Amino acid sequence: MAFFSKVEKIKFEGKDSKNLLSFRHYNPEEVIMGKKMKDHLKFAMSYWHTLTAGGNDPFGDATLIREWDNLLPMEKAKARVKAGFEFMEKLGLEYFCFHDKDIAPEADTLEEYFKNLDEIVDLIESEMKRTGIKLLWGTSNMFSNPRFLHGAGTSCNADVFAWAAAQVKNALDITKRLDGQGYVFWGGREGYETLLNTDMKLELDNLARLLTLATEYADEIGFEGQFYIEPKPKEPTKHQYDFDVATVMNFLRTYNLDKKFKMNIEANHATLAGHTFQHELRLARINGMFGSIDANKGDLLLGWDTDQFPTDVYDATLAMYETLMAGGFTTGGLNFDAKVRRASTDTLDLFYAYIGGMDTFAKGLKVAAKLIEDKVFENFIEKRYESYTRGVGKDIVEGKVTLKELAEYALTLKDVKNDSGRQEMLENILNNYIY
Ligand code: XUL
Ligand code: CO
Repeated sequence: MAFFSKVEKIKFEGKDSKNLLSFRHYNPEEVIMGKKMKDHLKFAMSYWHTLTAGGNDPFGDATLIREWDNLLPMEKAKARVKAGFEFMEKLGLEYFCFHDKDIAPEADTLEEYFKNLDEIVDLIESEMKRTGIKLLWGTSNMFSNPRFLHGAGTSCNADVFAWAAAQVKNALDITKRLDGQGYVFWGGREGYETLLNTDMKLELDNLARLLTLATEYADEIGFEGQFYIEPKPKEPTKHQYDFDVATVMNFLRTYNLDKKFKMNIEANHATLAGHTFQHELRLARINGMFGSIDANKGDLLLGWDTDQFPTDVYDATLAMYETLMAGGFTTGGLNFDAKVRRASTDTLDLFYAYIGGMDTFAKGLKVAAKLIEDKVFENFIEKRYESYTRGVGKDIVEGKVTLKELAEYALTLKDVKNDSGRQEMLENILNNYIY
C-alpha cells in the first residue's frame, strides 16, 4: 500500500525545470571535487519531524493528520515505517535518523516498551535490506515522558538516571543492530530552570557519567559508530548544559571524553546561542570535532527553535564550505531536523519541504566547491596573515621570543601600518559565486 501515491520518484530536471516536484540542483550522481553529490551531502530523513510530528504548538492541537493516525499504536508504528521508506525512496534519501520513541509506542513497563521496539526494528531492518537505505544515527528520547521532568542524566532522581541508562543501552543495541553510523546525545532536559534548587556540579558529573557508561557499553558490544553531542543553548530548559560547541568541548575535555565524541551541529541551535551556523562549524572543524549536521533554519524574529526547512543558499554555501574544508562527512551526514509549518497540512508539503532543503544544500555544495577550487578565501587569508611567516611574526609563531624581547622590538617601531580587511569586497565575491 502506498501512502504518497500522488507523488512519483523525484528526479533531477535542472534549474530551468518548471516542475515543482523535481530537483533543480540536486543531481545525486553528479561528481563534484571527485565525489558524487549524494556522497558529499548524505541527506537524511528525521523520523520525528517527518512521520510523527502533528504540528502541535503551545496554543493548539495537532493539525497534520496523516493516513496512519487513526490506527492502533503498534499498527500506526508499522504504517509509519512503510510510509517512511516510501518517502525516502521517492526522494532518493539514503539515510534516516530516529529516537527510540519515534518508532514504537512507549508502554507501562520498560520490558514491554523494548518488546514494542524490537518488533518495529524487525520491520525497519527488512525495509533497509529491501531499499539499501541506511541509518545515519540513532538516539534515545529522554525528554518527552513526564518521568524526565528534572532531566535524565542530570535528574536529581537516581531511579530516573537508571531509567535513562536503560534507554540508552537499548537504543545503542538497536543502533548497532541496524548498523548505524553514529549515535547522538542531544541534551533534552539536561539543564536547569533555577540554580536555587540545582547542584550544578553533581549534575554535570552525572551527565559525564552517563556518557562514559554509554561509551564503555559501546566498546563491550562492539558498536563502532561515532558518538556525537548536539549543542543547544536553551529550550526546553532555560539553560542547557550543552550550550554551544565551545561549552561542549570544554565539558568533554574536563571529563576525558573528547576523543570519544564529535559534534552534531544544528543551524537553529547555533543562532539561538548567538552564533552563526558557520561559526559553530568552524570551531568544531579547527578542533577536530566536526561530525554531522542537523540542517534547518530558525526565524531571527523569533527566539525559539522553529526547525524550518533550510532555504537560505548563503548559509548553506558557508556550511558546505566548512564541511568540505573539514574533509567532508565521514560517519556524519546532513539530517533535515526540520518540520513543515502547522498550516502545511498536505503530505505534498513534506515533499516540497525536502526538495527545497536538498536543492538549497546542493547549490551550496556546488558554490562552496568552486570557492575552494579557486582558493578565493584561502589566498586572501594567507596574504592577510603573511606577517607571521617572516621576521618577528615567524618568531612569535615558533615560540622563539620572550615578552621582553618583543617589548624591545616594539620600542624600535615608529609607525605600525595595517591593510584593509576588505570585508565588502569579499562579500561581493561570495555573492558573485552564488549568482
Ligand atoms: C531538538 C533537536 C533534537 C535532536 C535529537 O532541538 O534538535 O531533535 O536533533 O534528539
Ligand atoms: Co537536532
